[in-house]
Amino acid sequence: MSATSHAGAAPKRTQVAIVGGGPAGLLLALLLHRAGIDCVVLERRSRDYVLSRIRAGVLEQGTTDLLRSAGVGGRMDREGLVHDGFDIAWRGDTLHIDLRELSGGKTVMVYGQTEVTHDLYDALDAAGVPVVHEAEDVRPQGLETAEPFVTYRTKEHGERRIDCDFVAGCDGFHGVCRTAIPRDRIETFERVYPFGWLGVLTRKPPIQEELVYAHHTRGFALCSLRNPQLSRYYIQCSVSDKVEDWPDSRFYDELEARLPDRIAANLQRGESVEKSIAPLRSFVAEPMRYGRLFLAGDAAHIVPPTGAKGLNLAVSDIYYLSRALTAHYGERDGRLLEGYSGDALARVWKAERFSWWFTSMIHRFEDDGSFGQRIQEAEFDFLAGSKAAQTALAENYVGLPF
Ligand code: FAS
Ligand code: PHB
Repeated sequence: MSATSHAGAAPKRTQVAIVGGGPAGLLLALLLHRAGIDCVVLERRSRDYVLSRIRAGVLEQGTTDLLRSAGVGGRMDREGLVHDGFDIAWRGDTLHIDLRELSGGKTVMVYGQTEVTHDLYDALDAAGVPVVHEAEDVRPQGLETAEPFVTYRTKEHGERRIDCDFVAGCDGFHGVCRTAIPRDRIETFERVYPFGWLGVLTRKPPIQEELVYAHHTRGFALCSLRNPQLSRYYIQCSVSDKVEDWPDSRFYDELEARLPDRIAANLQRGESVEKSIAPLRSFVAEPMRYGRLFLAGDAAHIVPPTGAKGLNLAVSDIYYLSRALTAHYGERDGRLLEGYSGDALARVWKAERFSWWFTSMIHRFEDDGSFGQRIQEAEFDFLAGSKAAQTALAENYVGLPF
C-alpha cells in the first residue's frame, strides 16, 4: 500500500488537519467526513506498524454507541464479547462486580483496540478520506493565527504543507502537538507509578470468561482476552524489567502464583505471540487547546490501564471535538469549540480519579509500608461489604456519561 491511502499526495488545503492515525485521529476523521467537513490524517508510522500495536481491550458503552453511530460498529457487534461483570481476586477469594445489575443495565464490550483501528481505517479508505502514512517531521505552525498550517515530509512526495482552519493533535503522549504549545500556556499534572505492566498475548482460551483483576502480595495480575481463542494477561513488574527477563515459563509461573488456586487451575499456557512492558502514569495537560490547535486522547492525558479508560477517554474527547467542529462549520456557532477543553477535562479528571483509585487499591506498593498495606485491605473490605461502593466502581467502569 502506498504511504497515502488514496491516489496521489494529500491536498494542499483542508479544513481540519489531524495529526496522528490512532483511534482518536481516525475516529475524528470519520466523524468529520460524515459531517461534510474536509480533513486529512497525518500518521508518522506505516499502517502495518500502527496495526501491530496491542493496546486496549475493553470498550465502554459510550464508545460502542459512538462507533455504531459512525457506521463502524458492524464487526464489533458480530465479533465483540459483551461482558456483564468482572472478578476481583483478593486473599485467595474473589468478589464479583455485577456491572449490569449495579449500573442499571450497562455493560462493556471486549473488542481489542487493534480491531477498532482496523475498522476505522477500512471505513476511511471506503470514504476516500486521505490518510498519509510515514509522514515525517510533522510540524503544526501558525496555531495562534487564523491561518494555521502543518508541514511534513514523505519519501514519496518530499516536503509538503497543508493549510487548514484547525489542527487536531491526536498524536499520543509522545507526539509533537502538545509540545508545540508554549510552556507558559499549558499546565501539566502527573503521577508516575513505581511499576509497569508486563503484557502477554497467547492463542489459548482465556482462564475464565470474565476478566479477573487480582491483588496479591507478590503484585497485581490481570486476566483478560480478545476472543475465545486469544487471551491477554498482565502482571505488575518492576520499571527496570526488560521483556527478555521474562521467558514465557517465568511469566506464567508468576501469573499463577498471584491468582486464587481455583482460577489458576484453568490457566492454559500458550506461546506468547506478543510480549511488552508498559509504564504506568497519570497525566493531564490543561487546557486541551491552544489557538487553532485542539488536543485529544493520549496527546492530552494518560491513565494507568487498570480502569480500562485510556482508549475510552480518547473517544469521549473526539465526541466533544467532532460535535464542536460540526457546530462551527454547520451553524457558524463557535460556543462548543470555546467550551471543548472544559467539557473534555471535566470527564477526563473523573476518569483520572477512578483509574488512580483502582490502581492504588489493587497494586503492590513496596514503599507504602504496613500502613499502606492496611489501608489497601480496608479499601477492599469496604468495597466487598458495600453495595454503594460497588455501584460507584461499576458506574465508573462502564463509563460515566459523555
Ligand atoms: P495513540 O497513541 O493510540 O495514537 C497516536 C498516533 O499518533 C500513533 O499512531 C502515533 O504513531 C502517531 N504519532 C505520534 N507522533 C506523531 C507525529 N509526530 N506525527 C504524526 N503522527 C504521530 N488503554 C486501555 O484502556 N487499556 C490498555 O490495556 C492499554 N494498554 C496500553 C499499552 C501501551 C503500551 C500504551 C502506550 C497504551 C495503552 N493504553 C491502554 C492506552 C491506549 O489504548 C491509548 O489510550 C489509546 O491508544 C489512545 O489513542 P490515541 O489518543 O489515538 O493515541
Ligand atoms: C486488556 O484486555 O488489554 C485490558 C483489559 C482491562 C484493563 C486493561 C487492559 O483494565
